[in-house]
Amino acid sequence: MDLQDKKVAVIGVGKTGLATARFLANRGARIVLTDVKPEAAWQESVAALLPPGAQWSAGPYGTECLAGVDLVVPSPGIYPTHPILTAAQERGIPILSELELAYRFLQTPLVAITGTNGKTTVTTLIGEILRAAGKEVFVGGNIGAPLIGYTDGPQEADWAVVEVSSFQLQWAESFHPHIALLLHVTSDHVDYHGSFAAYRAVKERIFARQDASDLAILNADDAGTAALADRLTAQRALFCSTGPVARGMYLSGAQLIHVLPSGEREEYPREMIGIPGLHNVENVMAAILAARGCGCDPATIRRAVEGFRGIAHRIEYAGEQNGVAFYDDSKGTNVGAVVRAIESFSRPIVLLLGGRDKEGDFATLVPLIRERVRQVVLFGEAREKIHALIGDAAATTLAPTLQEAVAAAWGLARPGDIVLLSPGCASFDEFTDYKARGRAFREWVGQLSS
Ligand code: UMA
Repeated sequence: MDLQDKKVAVIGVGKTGLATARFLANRGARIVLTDVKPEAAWQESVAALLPPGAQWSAGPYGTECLAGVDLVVPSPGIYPTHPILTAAQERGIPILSELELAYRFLQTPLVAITGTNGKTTVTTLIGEILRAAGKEVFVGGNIGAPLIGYTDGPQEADWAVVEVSSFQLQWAESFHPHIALLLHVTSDHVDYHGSFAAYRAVKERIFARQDASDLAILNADDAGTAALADRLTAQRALFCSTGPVARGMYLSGAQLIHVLPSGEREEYPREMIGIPGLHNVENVMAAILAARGCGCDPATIRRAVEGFRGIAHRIEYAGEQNGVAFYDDSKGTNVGAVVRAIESFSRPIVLLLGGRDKEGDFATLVPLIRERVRQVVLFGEAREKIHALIGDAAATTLAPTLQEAVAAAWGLARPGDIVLLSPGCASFDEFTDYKARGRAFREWVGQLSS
C-alpha cells in the first residue's frame, strides 16, 4: 500500500490518532487531523510527535474535512454512524481502522485476542509466557500502545500480541492473525454497534481471514462462540471449564488437561493459578493454548503462570479497613464483567455499580445480586436507570458520585464484607478513563480510616 502523497483524514487525535499521524507522516502522506476538541488542545502534541517537514493540517470537525481525501482512518472511539464516516461511505472514500492499516505493514507473526471480558488478562499473560520463553514480544493494541506505533518502528519482535476491540475490528478487512482468540461474547457496546448481533458479528471478524495454517482458539462454554468453531477453516482449539473437549483444554477437578491434535495429553495443576475466579481459569487455559501454538514448552508456561499476579483494576485487592476488604474492578465496564467479579467471592458483597451507561442489561444481574450481594450502591449518571432495571434485588442506596458511593459503602459494610467496585459502566461521566476511576477509588478507600 503506497501512502506517498496520499491525503488521509485522521478522525480523533487521542492515542490512536497521534500514532497513526506519525506513521502516515513517515510514509509521506498528507494528513488532515480533526477532533471534537479544539485544535489548541492537541496541536502541541502533534507538532512534537511528527517528523520535521511532515505535511499536516487541522481540518474542520465536519464533513468538510473530507475534501480531496483518499483515505479515512477513524479512531476506535468514533461511532460508525458518525456523520463524517457516513459521508465518507457515501462518497466512496475508503475507511480503514488503525488496526487494519497497521496490519497491512506488519512483518511480525501476530497473536490477536478479542472477547467482551478477559482480553487484557489473556493478552498480558501470553506476553509474559513468551518473554519467559526468551522471546522478544510487542504487547499492545486496545490494552495501551497502538499496533501502528510498533509497525512504524524496526519491528524487531518475534511476536506481536495484540488485544483487539470491536471498535478496531469495525473497519478491518484483511486483518489476519496467525493465532486468534475469541474468549466469549456477552452484551457490551450496543450503543456503538447498534445491536448485540452486530457487535458479535464484528468480534467474529477476527477469524475471517484465517486459513488451515492458522489457529483459532474459542470458548466452549460460550454457546454462540462454540457454534462458530464449526464454520472456521483454521485449526481449532477449544477451552472449557465445565467438561472435556476433544481438542484444546479443559478443567478436570484440580487439573487443567491439554489435549493436543495428536491426542496426546499434557497436565497442569489448577493451583498454579494465583488470580481468583473460575473465569481466570478459563483465561489461563486460553493463554496456554496460544502459548503452545507459539511453540512455548509446558515447563516455561507453568513457571510464567505461577508468577502471574493479574492486571491492575481487574478485581484487584485495594486494601482492608476494620475487616472490610475492598476490591477495585474499575475495568469491569459491562454487565458480563460484573457477573465474573461477583462470582469471584464467597463473602457478602457491597456492590458499587454506576457511571456512564452503555445500554447494559442490568436486569440480568438480579438473581446473582439476590444470591450474593448484601447492599448495592448506585452512583453516577446511570444510577437511576440501573435502579429501574434491578429494582430492590438487594437493599439499595443512590449516590451522585463515586466518592459519595465509597463513603456510603463504608457506612453500610460490616466486618467480613467485600466492598466491590465493579461498575458495569464506562467512567466518562466523572473520569478520563477506567484507570483514573480505579486510582480515585483506591485513594478514597485509603482515606477511610482517617
Ligand atoms: N473523539 C472525537 N469524536 C468522537 C469521539 C472521540 O473527536 O466522536 C476524539 C476525542 O476527543 C479524543 C480522541 O478522539 O481526542 C480519542 O480517541 P479514542 O476514543 O478512539 O481513544 P484513543 O485515545 O485513540 O484510545 C483508543 C482506545 N479507546 C477506545 O476504544 C475508546 C483505547 O482503548 C486503546 O487503549 C487505545 O486506542 C490504543 O489502542 C480504551 C477503551 O476504552 C482502553 N477501549 C474499549 C474497551 O476496552 O471497552 C473498546
